[in-house]
Formats: sequence, structure tokens, C-alpha cells
Amino acid sequence: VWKDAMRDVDTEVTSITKSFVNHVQTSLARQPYNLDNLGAYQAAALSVRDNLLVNWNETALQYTRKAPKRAYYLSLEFLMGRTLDNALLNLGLKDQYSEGVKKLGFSVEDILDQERDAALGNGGLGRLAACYLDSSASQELPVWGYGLRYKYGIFQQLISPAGDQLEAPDPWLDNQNPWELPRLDVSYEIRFYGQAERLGDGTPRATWSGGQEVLAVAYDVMIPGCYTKTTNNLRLWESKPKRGFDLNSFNAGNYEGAVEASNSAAAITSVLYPNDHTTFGKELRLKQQYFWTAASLADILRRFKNIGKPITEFPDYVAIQLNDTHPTLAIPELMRILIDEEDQPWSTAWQIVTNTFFYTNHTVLPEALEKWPVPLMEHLLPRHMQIIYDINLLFLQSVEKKFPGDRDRLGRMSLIEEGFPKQVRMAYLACIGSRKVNGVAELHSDLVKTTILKDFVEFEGISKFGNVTNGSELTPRRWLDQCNPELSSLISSTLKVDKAVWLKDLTRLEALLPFTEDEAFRKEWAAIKQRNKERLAHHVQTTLGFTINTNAMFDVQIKRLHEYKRQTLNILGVIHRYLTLKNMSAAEKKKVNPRVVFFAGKAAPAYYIAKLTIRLIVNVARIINEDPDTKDLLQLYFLPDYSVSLAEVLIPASDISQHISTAGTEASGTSNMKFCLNGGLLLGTVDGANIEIAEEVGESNVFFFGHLTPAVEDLRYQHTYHPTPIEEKCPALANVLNQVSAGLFGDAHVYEPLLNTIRQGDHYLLSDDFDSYIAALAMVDEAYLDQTEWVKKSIRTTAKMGKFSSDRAINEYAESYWNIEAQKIA
Ligand code: 26V
Repeated sequence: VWKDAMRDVDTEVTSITKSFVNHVQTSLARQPYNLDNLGAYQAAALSVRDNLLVNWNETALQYTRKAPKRAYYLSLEFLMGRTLDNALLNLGLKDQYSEGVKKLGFSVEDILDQERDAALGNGGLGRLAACYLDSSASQELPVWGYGLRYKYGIFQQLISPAGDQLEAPDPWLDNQNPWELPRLDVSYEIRFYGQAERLGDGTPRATWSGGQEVLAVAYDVMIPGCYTKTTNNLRLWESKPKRGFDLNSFNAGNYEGAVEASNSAAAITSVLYPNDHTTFGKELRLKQQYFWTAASLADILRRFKNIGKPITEFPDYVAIQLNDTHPTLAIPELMRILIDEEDQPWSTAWQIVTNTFFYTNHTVLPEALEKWPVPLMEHLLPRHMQIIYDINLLFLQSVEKKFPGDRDRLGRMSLIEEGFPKQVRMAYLACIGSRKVNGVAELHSDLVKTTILKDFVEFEGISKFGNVTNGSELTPRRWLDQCNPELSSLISSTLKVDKAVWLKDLTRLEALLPFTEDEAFRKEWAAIKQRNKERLAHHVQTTLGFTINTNAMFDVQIKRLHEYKRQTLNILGVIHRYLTLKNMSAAEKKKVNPRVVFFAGKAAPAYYIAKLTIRLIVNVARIINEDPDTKDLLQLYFLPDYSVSLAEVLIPASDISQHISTAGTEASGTSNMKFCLNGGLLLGTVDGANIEIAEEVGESNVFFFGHLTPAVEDLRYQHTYHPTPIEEKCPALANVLNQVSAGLFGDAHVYEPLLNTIRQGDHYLLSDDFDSYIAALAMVDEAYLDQTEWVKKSIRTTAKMGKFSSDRAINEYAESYWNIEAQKIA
């Protein structure tokens, strides 16, 4: 702060405009006088990049000099969103840049709006990784990320007039990406297929030769910390053919054959798989996983070797975090390197491996637990399959020793699942190959220990298994300061604390609590929420052409479309509300507060039921938004192409957000935290991090409904073996389903497969939770009528969100898992 006061802002602005114009003329080779917004964005980005580069180089230099223990975060997904605004805020240069570009005739908002999201992720897991990088840098921790440089990120979602989701490619790199530094000097050869032969010389060694070799080339992305010089690195790998193309084939006139190999190499990093929570066993996905883990490990090992320590000290200098099971091949790969290349005995190698890796589980849903067919593994990675068999043999021998004669247990715990084909259970491999295992919220971590990894807890002891509750993305900076700047200023002035302080210690927000009794403060708080709602309405008006009633309550559910997240419950609730309003007298309607319901989210392209849910939402919206009886009291919108940038507009505008998964299915959720931090209230089930949010803010400030986790198994059993007709069990729901079936929203037969998931089996228990859901919605309505009390709840919610900062989460990993320390970058 003191340093800030000494800064000569005028000089800074002048140097910014100079650097901007310089980049326009030299880097972009354009004339300043006819520059468009896109050009201005590129020039501004390049200029900001120059600032980041200085810090990034300094950080790398100090890490090399001091050689502290470092942590590496391996994630197949990094959902970074936009960079420019975040970089400006972290550097403390936002005002100066706004001023500078204004002098040159541009508006900073227009410039920021030119940037495309880096959308290299599906949802929570990918955004969490991005947040953790931001927090690592902000906390001055020596952490690098490793991922893939997909040419195409998550698909763009289009919604047809009939309500079908259509997918289009996301060519995010088409306009050049100023935030990446190609490192053509950093590359590794990665092998696939070929033959593995054991040496048979009494050592565990083998050779692996032949097959296909491709090149992994590094691209570096700078990760600036908030108000610190620390600027860490995210290294993304691109695949390239080892040689351009095959000249022999070319000369023989076989032109297609000549480029085949190069095409297949380039294909590896061409596209992010758009599934989450469903496995499918595709060879290309396995290739991605090996390509990325092998390149990352080679890079980490090379860096370690520069320190000049014996290989047995590897775990003293390196911690590697596995973000879900996707990078689990790193375990047999490190074994391969240690045994075949470093000539270490098996037990030494295993000792090193099991002290290096840490595994985070992000779901207990059985369909999301990765398993790879043994024949595919044997074909693509023959040496790794040998190593996995060896790990399994030794492991099962030790299980047998502890539980003699327990054949069932051996079958349950084997890394290889019997069947046709046999499959490798990646979660088990990740578990036994790691120093520690954690889940992402208290309830979820308990479920990991008592369900999918129960046998492993019994075998290895409970202390290996822990919990690190996600720090949502609350990189508070992006979610509070960047997307809700007015709220951020109000907090600073009320607490009389500079935002540089509270943005890095979110527990300070608790000091807002006394201001719930301050009427003037409440008024301002409410006015800011109102302006955020207007900002969203403006965005929707300009992008989609809809006019939204900003006097209504804004009710938001935005997340990947999935049966377990129960968007279907929400839309059926909307229909119930619509039918209720249709039956009301004019006098009754006068007492109703208007509501606008927003949905956004993508469905995996092959997820038929999820796509039908979108179609139903769109068609219900079409009918009810036009119905003169109800349209003033109920509006419904499906906003296409959900993204980090759209979330930044939606989240600050929400009065209430919905997190309504069947109990025990949502590992944590992270947007729940973002909404609450921004003063939106939560309507949810007793699941994931909702539970801990309620513990923090107090149950009277959240709206809970539905059955609890322990009841779920029994209820499912009832559905399967003693089904009760819905008409009997839940008449209100039956009525809604029947109206849809009867064609009230068109397409009479189209929705039957969706409705049948509820009528038959009802795996996600909509019929069990519907009545209490409707009751909870009514409580929300009731509470909203008392605006004073509502605003108090909103303030209390924000005030108590300190726990959910990703700074807190990353510090837990650093201290209790990785054993790394902050490094001050001078
Ligand atoms: C699984 C699979 C299976 C193979 C195909 C591709 C694919 C891609 C992603 C996944 C991961 C599913 C796990 C996941 O995303 N979990 C979410 O993690 C969030 C961060 O911890 C958490 O907040 C969400 O509750 C949880 O669903």
C-alpha cells in the first residue's frame, strides 16, 4: 500500500500508452489510426505480457537458484477463462490501463470484451485447477501446472429453435494467443505401441522399443499472483510428428500415406474430450493421458537432475498432485523410468513413487470411475501393463498376508477387474501409488472412505485418507473484485481496510456482520445487487434480444447438464409454478413476487437424456414467456454457451441459486461458493459443500430440502423392488408429468424417455424429493417478501464465506500434503 502511494501514476500511464503504440506498430505491424478493438486488445495484451514476463523470469530464476521443494499440479483440464482483466488486477494496473487506452480513444471494457475464453475444461474440476494456480501464485508457493494445449477447447453450444443442443468447434487459437510462449526448445519424444521385453537378468528391468514416436512441445502460460511478484507457470504440451512427413511414401506417390503419421501425431492434442462423469475407453483419450504424463514427468525429472541430488531424494524436492485419475499413468511411468532408465531396484522405485504422488478423487459416481481395457493398454503401452501387473502381484501378496484366505477381498481390491475384457481400475492404482488420498468436501471424503476405497482404508490405515474442502474458485479476486467491482469497493470502504488486505484474507469479511443492522449499508448492498441484475439484463438484451424484468427475483441454475444435478427437478418445479399461477385469481396473483428463472450449461454431445432436458426447458420457456396470464410473474430463460465469462455476469446477479443434486452425488460443487460470496442465497440439498456452507453461514440463511445421504440407498431399493405409482406417491409431480406428456409444451411424445427416467426406476429420486422441493421454493418466496431480512441474509452469507477461499485450500495442500513453503520473490 505504501509502495502504491509512492507510484507515479501519470508516468505509468505514459509508459503504458508508449508500449501500446509500440506493439501496434512493431508486433502487430499495424497503423494506430485505423486500429479496431481486436487490434487494441492484442496490443494491450502484449504490453501487459511484457510486465508479466519480467516477474515470470525473476520467479523462475529464484526457484532455480534456491531449489526449494516444488509441487506440480497435473490436470487434463484448466478452465482459465479470460486473462487480461485478471492480469491487470493482479498487477494493480487496471486504472492506469483504463486511463491509457482512453487517451488513445478506446474503452477498456470494449477491449476486454474482445478476448476469447481459454476453455480447456468441462466444469468444476477444470475451473478448480485454474483457481488453484491463481492461489498458488498469490500465496507465493512454488507450484507449476501441467496440462495439454488443446487446439479446440470445450465445444460451443448452439440451441436450435426447437431446443436442440448443437455443437460447434471452439477454435480459440485462431486469433493468436498472446498469453502463451511457445518453447520450441523444450520438447520430449514420447513412445506408443511397440514391444516390451524383460531383460531376465535377475533385475526387474525391461526394454521398450519400436512403435510410434511423437514429439511433445512445451507452451508456457504465465500465472501472476495477486499483489505479489510471484508469477508461476502453466506448461501445456502440444503433440507434433517427430518428422514432418514420410519422404519414402511421398516419393512413391503415396501422398496420403506420407502425411498419415503426422496427422495421427497432431490428433493427440487436437481436442478436449467433452464428457465428464462417463467413461468410454477410447484409444485417443488414453493416448492423451500418457502423452501428457510422460512429457510432464520427463520435464520434472530433468529439472530435478539439474539440482544434482541422488534420485532417492526425488520426493524431498518434488510433490505431484493427480487431479482425479486422469494422470494415473504417471505412477507406472515413473516406475518405468526409475527401473529401466535409472536402474533402481523395485523397492527403491516404489518407495520414491509412493512418496511423490498425491491423489484427489472428484466423484464417487460409479460411471465416472476410470477403467481401461487391458487389451488396449497392452497394445498401446506394453511396458506399463507389465509394470501394473507387477505392482498388482506384490500388492495382492501383501493384502493376502494381512487378510489370509480372504479371496473375496483379493478380488475386490485387485487392480485388474475380471471380465470381458479385463480392465485396469485407475482409482485403485492412484490410491496405492500415492502418499495421500483426499476428497473435496467433508461428506464426499467420508463417502470415499466408506464406499469406493473402503477396503483400502482397512488395509492401509485411515491416516492416508483426508479431506481438503474445495476452495471454489473463489479466487475471491476474480469473483468479487473483477466481476463485482462495486461490491468490492463497498466492502473496502465499510471495513476501512484496503482491498489488497481483505482480498488476500477472506476471513476479514466477517467484520461485515455488524453492518447487517446498518440501514444505509443495507440499502447500498441491495442497490449493488440491483445494478448487477441490470447488467445481466442488459447483456441478455444485447446478445439474445430478450427483455428481462429486473424487479423480479433472479433464480439461477448454471452447471453441466447431468441427471444427478437434477436440472429436470428444477424445470418440473417451474412447470408446477406455472400451473399454480394459471389457477390463481387476480387477487391472489397480486401477492406473488415475480421470478425469473435462468438455466445455462452444456450437455455431453452423446448424453441423450441431458439434451432432452435442455429441449424441455427451451420449449417450456417458449410457452410461458408468451402467456399473458403469467408472463409478468414468471419468466424462464436458457442462456446458450455457458462459459467462465458468462458466469462472471450471472453469478453477481443472482438472488437465489440452485444446487439440488441427489444427496451423496455432488462431490463438492464450486459455483455454490461463488454465488454465496457474491451475496446470493443458496437453495440446495444436503450434499457436497452445501453442507459446509450452511455450517458457516448458519442454517437459517440457506434453504435446504430433500432426503439425506443415508436414506438414498434404501429409497433406490424401494424403487427397484417395491415401486409405488407416482400418482399415489407424489400427485403434484404426477400432474406435472402428465401435462408434459399431454403436449402442453408441444412435442407430445418427444419427452417420454426423459419422463420415463422418473416414472421407472427414478435413480435420482425426483419423486422422493419433489414435495419438499416445492415447499422449499415456497419458503424462498416467503422470505423474499421481507426484503430487509433478505438483505441481512445476503450480507451474512458473504461475510461468512472466508473458509471457501481457494487460498485456504491451496495452503492446506501445501502444508498437510506437499510440504512446500512460500518463496518471497524480491
Ligand atoms: C471424468 C471423466 C470420465 C472419463 C471421460 C472424461 C472425464 C472427464 C472428467 C471426469 C471427472 C469427473 C469428476 C468431476 O468433474 N468432479 C467434479 O469436481 C468438482 C471439483 O472438485 C466438484 O466440485 C464437483 O462436485 C464434481 O462433480
